[in-house]
Amino acid sequence: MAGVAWHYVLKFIITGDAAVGKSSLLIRLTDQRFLNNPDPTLGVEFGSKLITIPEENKVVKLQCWDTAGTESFRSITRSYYRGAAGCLLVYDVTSRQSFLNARTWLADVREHADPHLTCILVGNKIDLCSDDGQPGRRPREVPTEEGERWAKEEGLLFVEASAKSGENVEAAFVQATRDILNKIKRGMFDNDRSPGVKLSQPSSDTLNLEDDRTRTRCCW
Ligand SMILES: Nc1nc2c(ncn2[C@@H]2O[C@H](COP(=O)(O)OP(=O)(O)O)[C@@H](O)[C@H]2O)c(=O)[nH]1
Ligand SMILES: [Mg+2]
Repeated sequence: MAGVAWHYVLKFIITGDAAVGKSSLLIRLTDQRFLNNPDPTLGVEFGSKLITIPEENKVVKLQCWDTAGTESFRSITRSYYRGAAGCLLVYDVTSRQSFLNARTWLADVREHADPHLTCILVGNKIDLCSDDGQPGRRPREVPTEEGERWAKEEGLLFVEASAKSGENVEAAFVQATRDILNKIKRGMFDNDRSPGVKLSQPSSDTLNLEDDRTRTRCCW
């Protein structure tokens, strides 16, 4: 892979109710850290990271848009659904309401995004309901099987994760990326029709995974 900085740039959106951990998942992916009290997202935030898919011998640059989960920002964030190749639809496993509301978020995505978009349902905050006797535990309100079942019914990928511990965070993006690469192989995305998928610009840059992490706040 020498001489290629990345083979694909994929646009991802992260959506779901406020406070389910969307921004925390992005910070975990790009910065490998966790904030107990992050600033609430206003509008949209952006983060990018290079990941490798070894079996495909491909380097993929993920460009992730972190949308605000509040109703008042919906009209702003809708335009960001357009052109996305992947979507993380996030709920909190300790909040049944956030799981029920995922239906509305999915309807929004389906209305505004590319029909070929790969969507992965992410049940976040699994650290809160582990059995380790630590303080601050909360009961799980959405069993794994229920999340899995609904994801299957809707044709979504599924994973449970924790932005706090980092469990399955990169794996969620990798799983979705694999699916998108398969779709690219089958010709479902192309450069012209799908602004969320860009093909490689061969370059002489040395491949450097560490230097390509950025987070940007977009202000309105
Ligand atoms: N225990 C735990 N708390 C989390 C996790 N992810 C996010 N949080 C907390 O949940 C709150 C909302 O997170 P945030 O990322 O701002 O949610 P957003 O509104 O969906 O972007 C914050 O207090 C986070 O620290 C997680 O995986 N585990
Ligand atoms: Mg946020």
